[in-house]
Amino acid sequence: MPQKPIVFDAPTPQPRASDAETLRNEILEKLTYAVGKDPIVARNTDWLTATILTVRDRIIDQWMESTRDTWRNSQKRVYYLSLEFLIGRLMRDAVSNLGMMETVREALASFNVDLDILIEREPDAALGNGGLGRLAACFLESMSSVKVPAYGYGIRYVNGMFRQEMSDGWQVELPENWLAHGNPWEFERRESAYEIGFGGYVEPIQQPDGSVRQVWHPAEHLHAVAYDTPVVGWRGARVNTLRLWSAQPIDPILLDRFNSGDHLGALEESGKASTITRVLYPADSTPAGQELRLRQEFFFSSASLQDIIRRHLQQYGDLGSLPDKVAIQLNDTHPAISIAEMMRILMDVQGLAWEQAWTLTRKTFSYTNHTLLPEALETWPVALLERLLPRQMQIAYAINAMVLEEAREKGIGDDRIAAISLIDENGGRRLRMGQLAFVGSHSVNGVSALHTELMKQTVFADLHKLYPERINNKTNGVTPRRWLMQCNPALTKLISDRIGPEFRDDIEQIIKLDAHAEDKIFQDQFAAVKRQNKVALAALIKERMGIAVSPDALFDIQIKRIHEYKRQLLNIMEAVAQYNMIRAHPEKRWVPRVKVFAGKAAPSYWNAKLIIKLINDVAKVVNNDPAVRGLLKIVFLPNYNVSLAETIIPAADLSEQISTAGMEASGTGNMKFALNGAVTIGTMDGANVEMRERLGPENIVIFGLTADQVNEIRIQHRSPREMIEASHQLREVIEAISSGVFSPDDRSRYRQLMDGLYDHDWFMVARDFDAYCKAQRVVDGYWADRKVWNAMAVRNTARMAWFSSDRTIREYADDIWRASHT
Ligand code: B1N
Repeated sequence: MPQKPIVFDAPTPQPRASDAETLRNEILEKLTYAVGKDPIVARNTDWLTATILTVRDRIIDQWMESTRDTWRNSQKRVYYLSLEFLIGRLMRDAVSNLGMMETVREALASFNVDLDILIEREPDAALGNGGLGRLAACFLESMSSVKVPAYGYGIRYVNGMFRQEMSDGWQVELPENWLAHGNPWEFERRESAYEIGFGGYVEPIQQPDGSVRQVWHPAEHLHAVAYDTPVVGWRGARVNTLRLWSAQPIDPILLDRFNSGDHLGALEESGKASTITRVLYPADSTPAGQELRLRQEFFFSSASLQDIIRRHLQQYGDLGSLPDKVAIQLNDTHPAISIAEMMRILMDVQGLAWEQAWTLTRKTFSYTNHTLLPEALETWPVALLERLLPRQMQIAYAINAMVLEEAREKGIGDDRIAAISLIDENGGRRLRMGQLAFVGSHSVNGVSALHTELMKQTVFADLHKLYPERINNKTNGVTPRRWLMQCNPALTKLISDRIGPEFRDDIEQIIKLDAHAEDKIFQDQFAAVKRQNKVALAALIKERMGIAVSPDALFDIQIKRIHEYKRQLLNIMEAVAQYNMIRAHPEKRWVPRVKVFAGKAAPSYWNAKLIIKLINDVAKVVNNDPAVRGLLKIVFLPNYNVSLAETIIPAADLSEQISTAGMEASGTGNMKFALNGAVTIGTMDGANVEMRERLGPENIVIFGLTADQVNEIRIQHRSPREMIEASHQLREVIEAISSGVFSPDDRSRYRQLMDGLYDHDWFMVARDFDAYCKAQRVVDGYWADRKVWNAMAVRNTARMAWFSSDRTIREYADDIWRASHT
């Protein structure tokens, strides 16, 4: 029986009108009565808050409707568990998806307030590192747009991604307080607070029927408090909920300690609790193996599961229907401890037997893998788990025993058993979170065709043999609302004028542009829009960096986390080669280029930080050398984030997607650039492979070793020395950087970095160098014939529809979640 019957005919307020006049009155009301400011003295941040509150009321109407719908129709709910949601700004997204852009603009204009300026005032919610977190944000928007009833669950970090500043070309990290002016989008739900435990011991208790129930007695307790943010779909199709958890002490102040004079000690517990949700770990693709990270993972997993089960029981009253009504997607292994926690809740709290609990768990969970980098695969020391989560560790052992027995029954030999085991016995016993997520899920997916294939061949080869049906592919996508319609209004209008507005609702319609790719007039209009976006980026570069760049140059852009496998080093080395050539042959007709870099390095990742410094060092020399005559400019834009991406991507001519083949699981920046009419130079890696298929090989520039070749070379331990010595161009570049041409203040700064290319060249920078340079000259050739270039650019935009996250989400809904959608 439902615990509390839900009454659907409860009253609701009159839905709000959205004409400019009504909006004007309401903004003024919010400013006065909610913000408490007289319009005479109101600042832009006050106007922003008032506007958000006004827009929010319209969202709430839809939000309640969506939620009631799900209850009324007993729809299945999808829960997306992710330690990261990189949402960026919400205002433009919400206003645009509600179709209120022009009316809100008009309403604000009547107060002499500029909507575009307000939009720029909103802080960027950076609760994620990079691709994985941004994917979660695109998925949330798409789930609302295609009407999947869904919740995102994560952590409300007080400090999200750090702010990056430059000091003499080096990265410096500063805390970013996105909540400084409050957050008008969120609702604190004090009533949705759950107790989360850590430590303590497990007590077996004999039940009247003779069975034994395990009871966990944690030593520490704290509260998880929910903060809800509405997520608006396109045209308000649905409004789903992003529920972020904040850790709070159960006793904010220990009064007896305070009264006895220990004032600091009285607050100790309070400080300890809130530490858990204080900061985002700023590491992309490399796990931080610290206890606090494990606490974060368990904290938000446990809170989310308690909430999911409470909601399910409230509506359905029994747990047998859980897999029919609930789908839980694990975004990488960060929430993988959920598998053990779900088993604990089902058995120890709800009283189910092991078999039933296991069946329900496996049918409910599915897991997405986002990386194969061996150093990125999460494992936790068994000793740490036994201390922090003793019951969950017991359960993990029991799951392991069951899986290993099944493997033996299926005739898997002892030599392969170690590979399947959840426990890594090599040097200190550790729990492998990937194996735990795999065995506890009915679906395990990769994020591009190549990545999924490699999952089967490498990390999960043995589990794949044991469960051959489980691994499947779901190629990533990006939302065309934010990454075309909002960030590139000029291009959106041009497309609409040419093929009609239908592509806004059905992105597949954008293929109609293909027929216009050779049309000279359309090409010129397309190029004019691109130029306009480049002028805007040039202005930003001038303002922030004081560097003048020409909007008529080829804008060659690499923006993403700084990582050796992404090979910003290869890019900057090619720039040095180009610099040498321009100086050696001033008489030749060089294509003017602006090379833009942006991205953050993990604070403890020395080589990545050194590569940032190298880019800045090379930029200083090249940009100031009169012999270059402005033909090559190099810019490193600090503090890359979602908002900066929204300005840079529409202005790109060339998109750099040059990771070592086999190492970038998918990439999603690659998709955003192509959608905005940039040509890609890239390797056969991640989703580039599928982009090549769908764009046609003539509309993308592919170079370099394949994943198989990279693998071969690594196995054979072949030295790159011979190769380097055979390439005059490469040798010159390495020698210049190594000898301090770009670092006269510290000539040996890059010696080790360059020596690494001779020693092992793990990332194949030296080995791919010549192929990359050649590919760049192919790019020059296309650019020189502007008709050829423009046709490619148009075809890129026309053929990218498949990479919409709407398509990805529909595939998840059909194949994995069995959830309804449009
Ligand atoms: O996930 C993206 C992919 O497009 C990228 O290719 C992939 O590199 C990225 C530990 C990660 N994989 N793993 C992470 C992030 C944070 C962390 O603490 C690992 N990020 C990716 C979306 O599929």
